[in-house]
Amino acid sequence: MLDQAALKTNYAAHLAWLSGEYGKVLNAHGLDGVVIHSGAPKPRSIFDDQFWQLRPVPHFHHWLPLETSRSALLIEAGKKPTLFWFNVLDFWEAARKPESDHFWSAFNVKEVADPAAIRALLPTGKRLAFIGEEKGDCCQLWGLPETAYNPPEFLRALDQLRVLKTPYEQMCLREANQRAAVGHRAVQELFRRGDCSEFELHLAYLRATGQDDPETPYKNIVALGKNAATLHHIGYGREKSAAQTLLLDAGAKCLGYDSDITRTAVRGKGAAAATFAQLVTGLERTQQRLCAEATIGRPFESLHEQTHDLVADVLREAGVAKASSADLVASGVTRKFLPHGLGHSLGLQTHDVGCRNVAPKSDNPFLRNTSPIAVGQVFTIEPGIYFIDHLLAELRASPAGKVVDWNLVEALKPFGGVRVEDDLIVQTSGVENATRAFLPEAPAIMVG
Ligand SMILES: [Mn+2]
Repeated sequence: MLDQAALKTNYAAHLAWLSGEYGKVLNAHGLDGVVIHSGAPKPRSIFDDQFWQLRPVPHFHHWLPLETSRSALLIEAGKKPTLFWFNVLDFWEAARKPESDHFWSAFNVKEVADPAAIRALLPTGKRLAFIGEEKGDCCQLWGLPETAYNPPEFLRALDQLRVLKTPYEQMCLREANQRAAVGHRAVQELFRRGDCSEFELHLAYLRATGQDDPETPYKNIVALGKNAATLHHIGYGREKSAAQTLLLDAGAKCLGYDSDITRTAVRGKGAAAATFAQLVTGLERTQQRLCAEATIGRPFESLHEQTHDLVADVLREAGVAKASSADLVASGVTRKFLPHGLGHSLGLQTHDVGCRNVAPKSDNPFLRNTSPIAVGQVFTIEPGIYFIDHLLAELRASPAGKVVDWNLVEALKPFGGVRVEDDLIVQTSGVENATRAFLPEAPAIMVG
């Protein structure tokens, strides 16, 4: 549970810091202020009148955890921020209530009955930028020039303010981990008890975490058996399955901040299950070692490269490939078993902004974090090993594939894959594992 007193104190410090930083960025870009749009629900289709649930603009959420449509913040250097709150009077729907009301007094709140009314409340003769998605609201409704709409350099500077998380944000991220841990435990328990469907496991996760499907930070990835080889498997099977693996990648939200956690469990009998269990144990050990070696100043990409060395060891020890670890990395074998990046920045977005300012090396095309590790960063560490048909077919057809035990690979394909993912908060004193604090259990291995 969130400590309300600490939340208030930390939020005040968060806003003081954010106001100061925004002031500097506005000055550096020759701006008097910025209007941040809260967002608007997106149409599901051009053929009907249904909308997706609102996902607020992250820059708006950076200031306050209000989920409101077509409202705006006005930020001017050195001034108390103003919230133009479109407090909708509508008999079709009501706005969602925020889970905490610690933020209201930090803003001059001006309620409007119509978003068009915001135009008359904006200061005139000032150089204003606009951040948000609704170009019509920016230029037509509120009369700002086209050049004010999401200026790229200004936007990039604001993204950098989201890289280092304040103690307030860290509190929210910790709480989001605590909430998700409850769901992971409930789903593990269901899988332990017997056969179930992916859909049942998905619903059990939502129930345990008290989240509706559109409220989760990202669509739950619930994969049984070979489906674990689909990195983002969200087409939940409705049939009860006797599959021997469960991969659950699911998070929770707290005041706009996300957690992102993956656990893999294995059950069953036989030689293949025992070998897969060995891969799960090896990957867990690898993941914990990478968490320990995520040290301040180290480039995240070097940790990603080390991941391949360690994954090569795990593949070799399980007998999947018979070559030295160095050869397995150099010949590209490990990249066919682990095609994604080691991790990504985490915050108001599950794949948060600002940590990929330089492109990764060509070997690591999907790596989303290329920054040096720094105090205040929050990122995931999520190595994996997968049996993905088309990638393995490519490997088998190439000279590098000669060292792979293809009979063993065929036997392991029904297990899909394994991923272990935690969320780390970098502190001055070292790296805090915000996930293990609430979900310390080793992977469930029920093989024998
Ligand atoms: Mn992730």
